[in-house]
Amino acid sequence: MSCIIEWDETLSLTKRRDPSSLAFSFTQTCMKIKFRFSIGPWNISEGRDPYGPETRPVRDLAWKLPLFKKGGFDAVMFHDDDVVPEIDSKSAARVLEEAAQVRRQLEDEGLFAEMVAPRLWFSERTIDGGFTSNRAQDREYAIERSLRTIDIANTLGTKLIVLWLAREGTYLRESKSCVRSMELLAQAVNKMLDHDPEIRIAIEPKPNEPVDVAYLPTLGHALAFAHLTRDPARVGAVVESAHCVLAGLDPADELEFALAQKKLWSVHLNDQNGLKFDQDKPFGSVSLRSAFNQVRVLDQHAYGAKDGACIAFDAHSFRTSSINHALDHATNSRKTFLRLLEKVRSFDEAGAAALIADRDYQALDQMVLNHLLAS
Ligand code: GLO
Ligand code: MG
Repeated sequence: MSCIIEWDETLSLTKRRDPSSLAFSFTQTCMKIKFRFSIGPWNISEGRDPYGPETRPVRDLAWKLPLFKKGGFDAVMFHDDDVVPEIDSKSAARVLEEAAQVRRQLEDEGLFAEMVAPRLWFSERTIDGGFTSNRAQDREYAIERSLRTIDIANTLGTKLIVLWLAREGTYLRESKSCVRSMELLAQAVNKMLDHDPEIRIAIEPKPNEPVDVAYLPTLGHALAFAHLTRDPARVGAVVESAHCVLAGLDPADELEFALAQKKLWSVHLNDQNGLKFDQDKPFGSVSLRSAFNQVRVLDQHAYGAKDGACIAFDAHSFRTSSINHALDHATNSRKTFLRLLEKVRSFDEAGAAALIADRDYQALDQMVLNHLLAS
């Protein structure tokens, strides 16, 4: 994928002539990453929750795609059955025909597919999990469906497969063995890696919900698990802000940890108010400072510059929103990201470095707050 960097006008002529010689420490001041934004059809949701029905009508892809484009999005994330509804009832050939049709729809709108994820948590065959189900026939179904997901991804023109392992875990500790589950998970991922030697699998960790205790609850677990597979270099991660908060972790640190391992292949930016149900609030809605730090690490480490990785917002409308405002959470998240990017790029890094050298973290704290409060 092409390198998505815009050179800053402040860059000196000599350095501009030879960008390959730039040391990494210089990237922050000399180049601007042009971020690409992505969103999933499920992010225009209907407002159903465990206590009440839908509050907005269902809309199809043909309605959503132009809206995404108009809202400033470049790419679309998909579940396999967002591409091919009722996928389990269709032949392999029909699945690929419908996927090809969606690719044409994307191209007509000037969008591309960022990733495809097998939805392994809806079927009656994944009630107890897919890859780690205690029933052999469920496990076979989950693997088969994941291989079809790779075929769909190829038809859509993406090599990124996301695994949110929703039901791979336990409702009660005694029902499964963790060692056995790791073996089963690794076998499944190996089959996926073998199916297409070019795909990369990004695991999206989440500590709980829908299960009580998930098998890959954090980024650390996901990246350690990668080493149990045949090709650890092709198993990376998607970091979601809300999932980090649910695990009691700092989203910016999790992003940076994945960046340090060169395993940050997508991000699901959103927000979460403490340890509650998964809220998927708009980015920055709860903690603007945390959002600032998330944007800062992504910008500092030139996220996406080499591999084209996208900034995805995995947020949802408030249940109270009408269909006319069904995308506002996403366009607002994007606007907040871009405003925070300005804040990141205008932050007095030299001043901060001087305070750090002086160990005056009190002043550093206030400096960040003043910067965020300044208009
Ligand atoms: C739920 C997850 C979910 C995934 C999506 C992609 O908590 O965040 O939205 O990101 O299904 O696999
Ligand atoms: Mg997510």
